[in-house]
Amino acid sequence: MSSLPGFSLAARLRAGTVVHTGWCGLPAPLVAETVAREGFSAVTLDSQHGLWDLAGLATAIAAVRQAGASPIVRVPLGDFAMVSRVLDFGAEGIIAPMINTAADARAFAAAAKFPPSGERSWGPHRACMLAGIADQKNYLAHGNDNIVTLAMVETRTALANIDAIASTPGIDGLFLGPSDLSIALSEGRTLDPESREVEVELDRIVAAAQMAGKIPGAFCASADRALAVVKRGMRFCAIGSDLGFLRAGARAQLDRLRS
Ligand code: 3PY
Ligand code: MG
Repeated sequence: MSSLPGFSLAARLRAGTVVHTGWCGLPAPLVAETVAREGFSAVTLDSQHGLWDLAGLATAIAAVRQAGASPIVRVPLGDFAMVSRVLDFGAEGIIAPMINTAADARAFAAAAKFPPSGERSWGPHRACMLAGIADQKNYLAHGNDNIVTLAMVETRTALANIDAIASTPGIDGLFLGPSDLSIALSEGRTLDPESREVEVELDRIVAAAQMAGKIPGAFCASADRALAVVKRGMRFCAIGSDLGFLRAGARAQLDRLRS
């Protein structure tokens, strides 16, 4: 795999390096940049449940890059048009929620990868500008290998189709959404991202990704959880979120004042 100037996420993951990404839903590029400047080597901008608009995403992608980190975007549910838009803005990775079938996986890959593995439309002008790629033919030649597609596994249907999803060409990894999966596995009775049922499926997701030669990843509520799941084979851990970091910081100061 040849690397592309300004793109490091895919190479790091393929080398087996564990990547921790910050997770930002607050629609403020400065917040995402701050998370990167504190040392996260990747920052995910969540436009499924976060408050981002398109202009904010474009600015935040540039801000995260400027801080030396890899920008990743979680797109809204089923919004494959957004996949190629944010790649054009300079994202290095895409997380797509609720990829339940091989057909979902193929639609996701098609939007993210140029032929032959997909049918992404050409237009990465901002991405090339930000990465300092003077000859855009380089982006065409090496873009597919340097863009990371992570299919979220968060339903029973996705679990039933896990091997077909993992082996879909153009899908680079599986990403566990433990909150939704816990709701699905309990038939809507509980929200428990570390439930016994989720823990069993976590190991199956790691095994399916490994078997297909893909990257296993998971959303983690804390660094402790990330440390624990890496021991079980996860290689890409989201740690979040910006709102959680802000609330924890404020609460800690107030607790101190009240003690
Ligand atoms: C989930 O846990 O369902 C997620 O989507 C993580 O953000
Ligand atoms: Mg989810």
